[in-house]
Amino acid sequence: MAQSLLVTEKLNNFIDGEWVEENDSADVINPANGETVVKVPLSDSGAVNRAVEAAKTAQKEWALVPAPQRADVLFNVGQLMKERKERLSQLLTMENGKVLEEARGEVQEGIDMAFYMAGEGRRLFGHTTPAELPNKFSMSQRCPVGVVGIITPWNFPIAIATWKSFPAIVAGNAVIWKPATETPIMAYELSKIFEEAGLPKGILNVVYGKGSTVGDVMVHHDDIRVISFTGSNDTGRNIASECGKQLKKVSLEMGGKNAVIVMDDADLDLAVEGIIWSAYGTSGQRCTAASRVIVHEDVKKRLEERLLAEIEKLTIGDGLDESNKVGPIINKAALDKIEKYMQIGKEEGAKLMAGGYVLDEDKYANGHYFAPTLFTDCTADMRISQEEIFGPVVSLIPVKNFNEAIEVNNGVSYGLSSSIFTTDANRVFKAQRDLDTGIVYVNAGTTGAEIHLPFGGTKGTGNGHRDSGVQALDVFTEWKAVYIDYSGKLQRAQIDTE
Ligand code: UN1
Repeated sequence: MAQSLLVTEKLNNFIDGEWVEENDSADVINPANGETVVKVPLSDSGAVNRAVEAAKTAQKEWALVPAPQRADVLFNVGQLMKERKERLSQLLTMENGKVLEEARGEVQEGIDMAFYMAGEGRRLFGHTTPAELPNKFSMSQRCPVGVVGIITPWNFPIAIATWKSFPAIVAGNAVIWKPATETPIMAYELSKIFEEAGLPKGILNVVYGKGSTVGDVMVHHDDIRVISFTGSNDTGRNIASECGKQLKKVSLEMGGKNAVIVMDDADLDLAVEGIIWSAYGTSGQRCTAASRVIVHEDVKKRLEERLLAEIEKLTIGDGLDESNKVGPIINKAALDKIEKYMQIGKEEGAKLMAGGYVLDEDKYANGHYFAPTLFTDCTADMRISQEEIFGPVVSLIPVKNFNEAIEVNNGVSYGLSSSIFTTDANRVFKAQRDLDTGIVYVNAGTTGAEIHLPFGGTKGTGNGHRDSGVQALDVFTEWKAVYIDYSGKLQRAQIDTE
């Protein structure tokens, strides 16, 4: 059914408003059933260079277009995405595997971002500030940086792209976008939408290909002034060091080891719902997914029993079948990585309570599926409690009290999202203050960030920048301080103020 939604068998790069063919390509595989969905171009450095040249020229004009008019394009984009929401969602499920309900949620996140950032076209606030000297006016304003590069992952192929490209475009930049090769269809669809929405040519350029070529050229290109990256820790760190050498601004979001804390006073039914949704939804393939449960020892047994009962109810399979709640794992390499952690967990002495294996019944034959897994009696320092597995795997860690729970939560190298279930108001306020993550939830799971708030984290999750929210504009703009002296004489700051 969804196959017929595709308009082409092979995607093309989108450079300077043209659909440009590349010779090399790779198959895009539906992780639910192993079928080839489409071919994705594997570009070389030439494509990036052409895109940057086009972007440089186009950006100069675009920066002069009043921001409310730039925003009109985003309003059109939001409207078109809204009209095509079902089509986009089905295509997203085909390339990424996430179940349709979640695909719809992700597309909605992109629609929300379009309208939110379009609104920024009428704000893009700077500041007026009193000057030190009489008859002098001072202000700071946001300016576009020029050509920016965005590198997006396969797990949220449309939402994350909107978090980055929409603020960049409304602020007056031109974008070079390298989508993940596993999930190129959302980039293709979004570029078509931008084209129809009236974006001038050269402002959004999509170059498909491997990170080792396309990404590498982007990172080293003198005319790309910003790199905004979401993806793996190793790649992000390499990008950061390469950008550092060139004094290029870089914004990184590189995952988490997110925990749900369940206190002895928690509403356990609610906690179970929150854990199941944020740990096993999207098969645990969210940066924000819960992969640790830190539980007060007095409620540990009851929580385990309820979790087990709910895990058994989870239906697993192709996301286009709406009776399934958990979809496939993106590819074999990701599946192998998850499987490797089963052995590690057992060797470390964790007790496997549920799952722990690859699903290999006939109906799963050509896809990649992993059983929702629960390890219990884990300690905070085990590798399964410390390392990002990026699959439907939870490590349950018992603790004795609230302070220990906070300490265990913070005792990992990541700091993206955390959550606490408690009915004690004092604990709520202490937790939101002390949990060392960029996102904190109270009485909800670790996933489900809204686009008008900053998205990102502390420590190994990133480098201090944020996606989405008004804060994303900081990545794609430079601050300019402007002083206008209308005194008619030379006034020297710091000297004539005495
Ligand atoms: C991600 O996994 O990188 O907060 C993005 C959430 C979603 C976005 C996740 N709104 O779970």
